Parts: sequence; structure tokens; C-alpha cells
Amino acid sequence: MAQIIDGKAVSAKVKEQVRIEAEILKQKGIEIGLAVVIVGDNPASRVYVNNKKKACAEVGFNSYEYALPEETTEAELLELVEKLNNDGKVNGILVQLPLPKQINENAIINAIRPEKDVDAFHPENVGHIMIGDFSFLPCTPAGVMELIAETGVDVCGKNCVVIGRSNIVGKPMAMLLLHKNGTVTICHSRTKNLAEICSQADILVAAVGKAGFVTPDMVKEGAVVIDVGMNRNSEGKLCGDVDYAACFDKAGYITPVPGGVGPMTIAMLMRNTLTAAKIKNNILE
Ligand code: BQF
Repeated sequence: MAQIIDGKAVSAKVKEQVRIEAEILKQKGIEIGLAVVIVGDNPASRVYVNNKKKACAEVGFNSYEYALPEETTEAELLELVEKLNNDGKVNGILVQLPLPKQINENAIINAIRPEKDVDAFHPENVGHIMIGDFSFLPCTPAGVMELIAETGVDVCGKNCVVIGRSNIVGKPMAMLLLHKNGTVTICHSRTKNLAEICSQADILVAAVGKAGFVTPDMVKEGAVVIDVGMNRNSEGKLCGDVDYAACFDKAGYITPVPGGVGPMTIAMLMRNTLTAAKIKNNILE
């Protein structure tokens, strides 16, 4: 029977640390600000943006929301990003993805000053992550590493399998596990023998985007199973990529959805924004 990894509890601990540090900076006259930009009215994006603003309030950051209409052009969004790049009150810039189809996401990501890129999506930060000399880690993979640490399982030498190869989760996730000396395999839609490869994982991270994708035959007895998925099932209920009920007895540790990786993503965004403020003010770690 698996032990449940409580992402809500771990995220609360991370946010409390951030809150304490932010309070100390405030006593020195340093306020921390996060700009949250949303384009259009995707309901899921609205929920995520609200979660980020709420977390800012909890840790004592100022948040500045910019809600732009669906028809916004790339030039208009670039103009806003440039304004935020030059705004001294803004330590971090978060542009909620996905963007409407007329806007090239890479063009926007490339325009964010790397020092304010709290999602760590800018190529300069991606490069730092690959080399291992980073200041910001991408929020979701960083949150997953915290959850793995919480289990007490040491990544060093373990078989780690990541399902999914997105720039936002799969690729940086593999890199962070590699930095901890895991033996890392990335599986994706073209992988042959996917189930067999997964079944050898001591640490399995699912970032596929398909409800119920991970079934018990893909889980090694006692494995750490991390579910990054955010799907709606046929009844409209939030669920991950892992068939949680079916895998529960076989896994050693498992994250629920909701209440697993999701809250950690938000907590790590708060940590990155704090880091951005510390770097700007020459407060070295
Ligand atoms: C929870 C996201 C897919 C695509 C773009 C808490 C969040 C979710 C769940 C949240 C996500 C997912 C975010 C829970 C932010 C995580 O209690 O389980 C928080 O707000 N997330 C995002 O900004 O963009 C996404 C998933």
C-alpha cells in the first residue's frame, strides 16, 4: 500500500518559508511584486491565475494582474512585457500559457528579461538549467523534486522514468533528476515498450496529459509515482495521468490529484519570485 505524498502540506511549508523571508525583506524596505498576465478567458487559465494571485497574498507579495482580451496581438503583448521588464515594482513576470493562436509563445518568452523569468522558460534560463548553475528552476519540475525529497528516497543511482517530453515539464524534469545522479529515461508517444520501461522505474513521473494513462502493470512494486497530469475525466472531475485507485497498492509513494504536484507548482513560483527579488537587491544566498 502506498504512502500518499501530501503536496498541499509540503507546499504550505514552502510558502511559509517564503513568507518569513519576504517579511524580513519588507523590514528592510524591499517589497516583492509578481506581474501575472492572462490573455483571453480560458477557464482553466483563470483558475491558475487566481491560484497564483492568492498565493502572492499569502506570502506577502504584491501581485499585479494584467487581463488582456482574446484578440490581443503579439505586438501588444510584447509592449506590455517590455513595460513590465522596466517596472521596478515587478520582480517576476508570469505570462499564463497557453496563449491565443495569433501570438507566438516563444516570441513572448524570449522577450521576458531573464532576471524576471520566474517560470524559467527563457532560453538563457533553460541553458542555465542544462549546465546546472541555475537561479530559477521551472516550477513544476522543481516542485516534483521537493515531493521526491519528502519521501526520503535518494534519487542517486535510481532508475527514473519521465513520461512526456514537453519543454515545460518533461525535458527539465529529466535534467533535474539527472543532476541528482538518477539514471533517466524519457518516454513519449513514439516510445516502444513504454509499459515495460516504466515498470522498471524506481521513480516514475507521469506528464502525459491523458487520464488513467499509467496502469498498475507500468508500476514497479514500491516505486515513487508522481502524477503531473491535470485532466478532466468523463464526469468533469479533476484527475491525473495515473489510475490512482488501481496503482495505489503497488506504489510505495504516490501523489494525489488534486493536492499533489499542482500546489507545489504554485509554491515554487513564489520561491522563484523571492529569489528574483533577492538577486536584484544583491542579497546573496
Ligand atoms: C491542486 C497547469 C497544465 C497547463 C498549464 C493546485 C494548480 C493546480 C492544481 C495550479 C497548471 C497546473 C498551472 C492544484 C498552475 C498547476 O490543488 O491540485 C494548483 O494552479 N497549477 C498553470 O499555471 O498552468 C498550467 C497545468
